[in-house]
Amino acid sequence: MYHEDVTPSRGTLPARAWYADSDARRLSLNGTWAFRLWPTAAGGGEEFTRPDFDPSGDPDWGEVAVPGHWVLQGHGSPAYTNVAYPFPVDPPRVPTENPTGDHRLVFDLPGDWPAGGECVLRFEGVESCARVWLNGQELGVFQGSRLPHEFAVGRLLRPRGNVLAVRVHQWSAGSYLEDQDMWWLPGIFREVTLLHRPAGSVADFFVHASYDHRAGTGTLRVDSAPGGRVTVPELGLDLAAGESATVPVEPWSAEVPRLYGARLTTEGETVPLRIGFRTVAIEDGVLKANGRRVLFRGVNRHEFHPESGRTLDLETMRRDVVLMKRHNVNAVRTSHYPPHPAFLDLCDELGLWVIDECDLETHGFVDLGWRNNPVDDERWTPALLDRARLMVERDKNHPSVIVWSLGNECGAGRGLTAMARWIRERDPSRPVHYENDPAYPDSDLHSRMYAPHEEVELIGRRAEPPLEDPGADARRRAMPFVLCEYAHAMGNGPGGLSEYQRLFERYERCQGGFVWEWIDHGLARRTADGRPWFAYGGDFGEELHDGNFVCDGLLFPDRTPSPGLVEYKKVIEPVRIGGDGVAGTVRVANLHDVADLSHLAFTWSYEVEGETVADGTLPVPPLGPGESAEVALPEPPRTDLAGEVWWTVRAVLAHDTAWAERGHPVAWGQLAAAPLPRTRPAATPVAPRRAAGRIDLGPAVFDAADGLLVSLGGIPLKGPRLDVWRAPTDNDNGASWQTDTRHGLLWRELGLHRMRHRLDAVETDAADGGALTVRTRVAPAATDLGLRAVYRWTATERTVRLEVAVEPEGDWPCPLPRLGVRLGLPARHGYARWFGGGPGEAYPDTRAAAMTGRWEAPVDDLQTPYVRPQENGARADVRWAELREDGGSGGGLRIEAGSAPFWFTARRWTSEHLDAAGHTCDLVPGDTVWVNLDHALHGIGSQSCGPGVLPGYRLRAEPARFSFVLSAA
Ligand code: IPT
Repeated sequence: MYHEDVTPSRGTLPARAWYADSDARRLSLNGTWAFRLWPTAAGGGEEFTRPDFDPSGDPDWGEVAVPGHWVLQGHGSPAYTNVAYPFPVDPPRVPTENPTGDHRLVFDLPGDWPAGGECVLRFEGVESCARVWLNGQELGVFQGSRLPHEFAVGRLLRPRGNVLAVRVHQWSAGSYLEDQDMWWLPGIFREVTLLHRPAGSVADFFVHASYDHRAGTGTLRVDSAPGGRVTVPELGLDLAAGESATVPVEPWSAEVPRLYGARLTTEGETVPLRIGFRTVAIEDGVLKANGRRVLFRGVNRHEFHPESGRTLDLETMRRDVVLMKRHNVNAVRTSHYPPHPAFLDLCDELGLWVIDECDLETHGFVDLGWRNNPVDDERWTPALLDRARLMVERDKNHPSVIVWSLGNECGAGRGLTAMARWIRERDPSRPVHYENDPAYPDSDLHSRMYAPHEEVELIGRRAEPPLEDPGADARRRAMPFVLCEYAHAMGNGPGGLSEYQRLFERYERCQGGFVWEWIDHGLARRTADGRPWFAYGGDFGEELHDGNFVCDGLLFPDRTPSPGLVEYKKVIEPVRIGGDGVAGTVRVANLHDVADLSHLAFTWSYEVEGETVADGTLPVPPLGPGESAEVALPEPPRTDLAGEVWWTVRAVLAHDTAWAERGHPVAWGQLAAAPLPRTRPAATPVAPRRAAGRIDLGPAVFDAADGLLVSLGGIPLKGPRLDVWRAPTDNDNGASWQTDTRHGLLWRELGLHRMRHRLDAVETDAADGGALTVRTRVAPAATDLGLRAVYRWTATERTVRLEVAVEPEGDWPCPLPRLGVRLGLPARHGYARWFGGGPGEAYPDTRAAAMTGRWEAPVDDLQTPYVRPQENGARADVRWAELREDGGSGGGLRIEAGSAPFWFTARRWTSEHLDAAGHTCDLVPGDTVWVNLDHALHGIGSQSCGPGVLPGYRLRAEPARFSFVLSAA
């Protein structure tokens, strides 16, 4: 049958440019359609296509919203696989069980619908194969899910009672080309529109708008069928189609997205255009726009909404672009298919560099040694060319699109070469990208995914190991380098972003990368009692699935930024603020590609122990891109406060923009100044006193039998005891194909989640300066590995000091997850305040965004709701923390750092509960606030798909000492 035919389509019109609007009439056919699901492709025959067919009253017919996916509307269910095809691989055949949705819409033409001309029926996206009938006449069939398909329908239309029937098959030959890592979501998921095409209307057009950065001029030529004129009032241009003119212009860039309003007018139609002048070129092995090196601070974006899947409304698309801009993101790879066309309009308007990627991935053939890979099989080449054509023709007029990408993860093959050749011929103005063939025969960029830092460094130095073929090697060595995917943002992480950024800044050739990925694809669900959670692979009973690998974004499914996005924003900030707070100078470097600093305002604040003493504005010269300056800070303001002193300098938007308001923070830096000395009244030490079954020491009471702290200042406490366990993160666990040690698995194998605490001694020795000493050995069963832990308690009348000494025993084969103590407080102490890094979560290799200051939040808000629960919520470099009652106004416990700041984590469940939970709704607060005070934490890394924790961030099992001072707050 046609759906198993590699021939892409039948009956459709040639590909052409998309535009949002024109003066020609259009009729949206979105809305509620009649719908019936069949288990096989044959369905119930073609009766439903007949105009006189009446589904009403037939209980098998229901309704579905178009655009939409039927599996998200109660008909069947979604399924998630990453690489694996969820059906036997026998191209182009697909299973007999092939969910098939018959869709039917009856519509009238508006009374004033024009009589003459042609009419075109346009589908923006249907997954994965459709056959279409209008008023009983078959129009044709198509494949290519994330691509537009049009039919000429004028001759068939009637004023009233038109019957549009669309049969959609979930599986088709096209499915073999659409093996992207995402939910399988069949349906008519983008708009359906009826377009009136007046006689002499625009058939297709191609805007060529280049920029000569030496001359400061733009050259415009618009090719159009059938001719017409282009006017650009602001530039005084009125050109015939095909005629070119060169005039002084301001160029378009992602940083300064200058667009000129224009019109293309043919005999029958006027199309409003927005023209951006820019030239993309590879010069001396560097990708440049308008003569300047581009540094991609990018993300990979799938289209996703937790309720509607890949059906996105305009508002959601705009939200994505706005969120990207607000987080300093300047580039997007449309992984792994062309997005809704309106998204590219938003990229033009708000400013993002776009790698537009074709709807193509055949990753599932990798496990077959790429046998029968469609991209290396001539029979499929027409389908590949069709996809290339549909993308390029649709999107060719966007200044934001600066690179065409052939697709993702298809191995190598002749079909790709054919695509690249066609694209280069049709549009020589843009480079072509394709990652998956290491010789890059079909790419103008050297592109890698998840390359470790060392490899990026080698490539930066043009010292990468050579390819066998010297010609190919020389070619590759001369190419610009991008990481089309890096920093796998699955769960807690990614770690190591700062180290990548340094490489991008050091090596001209390393032009940045695209974090994998923008958003978690978790589907919104509710428990029986109404609590929300997000579903991932396996939650719909799929027989084959890849679990929560579908949740690896910088945004949570509901588009709340994750700590990973906050970290990324800081790491890629386009202004670097550093310097010497003691000397009183701040160094400001402009890291923009194009923009000077005149769009930013700078402020300073002077903080003692986290309290702002004074603030003001800082005059910074409008440095050009690449420039930097030393700027003097004001005289330190007078204050009676004492303690640590910090200058915080911020760069904020000086004016409202289309994506954020004046004052929006873009970059910041903190400079330590000399501390202001503090005089503390000396407190007299007190000695432990043994009473019936207890030991009293200052404000603390201990159990004499086990030496555990029982209460402090009247607050009942559990612990503190040594704790090394954390609920493994996705990055701790690593991906199944990772060959390096996957520490999360090793930790569990060793039993770090079931440590036993053996008590060796409880000593109150007056000779030891009046200390209570508790000696223990902490170790899991079945191994001789262990940690000797000695807790030494001393006190004054109001405070107790805990000093912990840890000595590992045995030959530890792995780093520790964490090293510190855990204690429990009654649940009512649910409000945290601290002085240290904040406001958000941080780990050793994800802490660039932690700002030193005073922070406070309910314990509930300290949690990061990773879709699959895992270690989260640590705050870095904490000098002191308090857990108080009554929303912060009541009393509680205060913990001060002993000799060095600590990592502070508080939650309403234990790490063991966190570890056991599969979804956020499994986490239920208990009667205790559990607090981890850590001397050190193991880093995060990116091993859920990429490299593990860099050596400097591994927590080696080695002797350690750390201390805290506890008191009642
Ligand atoms: C890479 C894919 O290109 C992307 O679609 C996604 O699956 C990502 O990984 C992981 O989330 S492929 C990977 C096996 C290197």
